[in-house]
Amino acid sequence: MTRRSRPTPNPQSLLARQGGRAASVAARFAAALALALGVAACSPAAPREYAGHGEAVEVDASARTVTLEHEDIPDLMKGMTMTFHVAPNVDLETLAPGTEVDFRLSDAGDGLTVVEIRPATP
Ligand SMILES: [Cu+2]
Repeated sequence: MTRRSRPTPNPQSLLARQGGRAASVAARFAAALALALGVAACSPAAPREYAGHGEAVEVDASARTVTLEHEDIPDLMKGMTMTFHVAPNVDLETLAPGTEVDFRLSDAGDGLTVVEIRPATP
């Protein structure tokens, strides 16, 4: 009766197998991370911003509003005259009616807000 020796596992190939498993876990983790980041980028909580140009027709520093006769705002609206809310950190005291301005609007889902407005640069 002969005793067959069991093939001993080659330590090299065992290591390689474990390394492969680790790599596959890392790949899966990377895929999950990319998915999470993609979801965050598409989140409705992320405010959209738009750049505009026009004239400050009326400035109400106490009401925190500015009425702008603005040109077309790409991806948002055609040119028109309308009143916007202005973010608290924007200085309206130095903005005189009749000034030609460049401005930025933010839409965080609760309406448009002017987050930056400055005399237009030629
Ligand atoms: Cu408008």
